Amino acid sequence: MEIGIVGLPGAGKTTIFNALTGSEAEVSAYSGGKKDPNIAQVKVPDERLVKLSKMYNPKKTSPAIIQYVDLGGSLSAKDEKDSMDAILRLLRPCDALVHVVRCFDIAGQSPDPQGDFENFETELLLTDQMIVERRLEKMEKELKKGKKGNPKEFELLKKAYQLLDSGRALRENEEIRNAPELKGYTFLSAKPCIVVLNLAEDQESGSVELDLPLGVVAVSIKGALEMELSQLSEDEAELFRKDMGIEKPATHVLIKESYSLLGLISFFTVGEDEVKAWTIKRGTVAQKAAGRIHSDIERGFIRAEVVAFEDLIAAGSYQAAQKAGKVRLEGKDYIVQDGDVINFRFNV
Ligand SMILES: Nc1nc2c(ncn2[C@@H]2O[C@H](COP(=O)(O)OP(=O)(O)OP(=O)(O)O)[C@@H](O)[C@H]2O)c(=O)[nH]1
Ligand SMILES: [Mg+2]
Repeated sequence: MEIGIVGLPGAGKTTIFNALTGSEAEVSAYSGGKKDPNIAQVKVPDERLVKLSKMYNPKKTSPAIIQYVDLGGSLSAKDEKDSMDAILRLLRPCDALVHVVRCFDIAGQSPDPQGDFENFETELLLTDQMIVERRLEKMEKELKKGKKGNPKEFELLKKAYQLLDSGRALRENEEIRNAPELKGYTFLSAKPCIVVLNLAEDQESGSVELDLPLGVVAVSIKGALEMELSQLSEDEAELFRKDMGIEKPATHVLIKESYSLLGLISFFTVGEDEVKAWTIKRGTVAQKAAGRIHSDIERGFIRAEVVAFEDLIAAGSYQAAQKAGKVRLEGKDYIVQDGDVINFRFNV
């Protein structure tokens, strides 16, 4: 799973990237950014994993992972004639976008978060619209020549065009968002999006509110501050946070939001060797979930022994949960729930 960090030049993309990932990528002084993307993997914070780890005391505890990509200033390279291709190439593999919006003063320039958000959002829409337009023209020509093409795709593209033309993102329309016929286009405005309101240290969290399109959520982060904290040891950072009355890192909220934005949930496997969080899409059935661990377990799937995280913790131990009748046997079509602790029975 990969999340692209995007936004206007100097919005604080690299700062947020560093804060999220604990990296030390070069932060530019409003220069339009460097070209190479920064990439890092992040552990998804999960208190449930901590509790399970206390219960089992395993040799290893493995959290879920997501990857963040800081796309640098490439998106601002409007003058470059190949800028659109560059944008697409970099954003194409991303499953979702984190859109950083500047809320702090820089070099005496006061911020315009609403305007900045809309500017960048418009760039996404125009990029998509151009692709749709080109494709529709081509399909129409072929239609005239008597080639039928894919009528469903044609109809969906027309719908997409109308939506974009009215200034709305493709992510707003469920049918378009999920249509297999449109998957190959990797439309930018169809990707789920979180807005990061990048605040200065002295701005109250919640002091900036934007009027956002349907389905776009905002998270406030004091980017520069969180970046500094992310580069301290955990103990030091904790002390600082206590001093400042911050309960937990704002970055944790963002990481969790991005996880759920992608429609992802975690199930757990437990044991003395390892306690591990596994990432699946919401709605995944047990046999498929088993395949995340190993294809053999999917193929030889017999049953899943399932206990909900809360039930396991309430019972105090696996045995106690079993005695209390909280451990269920589920078949291959059982839809795995967030927080399920699963022991797969299989036969190879
Ligand atoms: N006061 C304040 N300054 C910040 C904050 N975040 C970033 N800056 C400053 O803004 C400038 C740009 O930050 P970057 O993180 O490099 O922004 P960017 O979006 O990656 O910029 P480009 O890659 O050039 O597009 C730097 O001088 C940062 O120190 C913040 O939360 N508060
Ligand atoms: Mg940058």
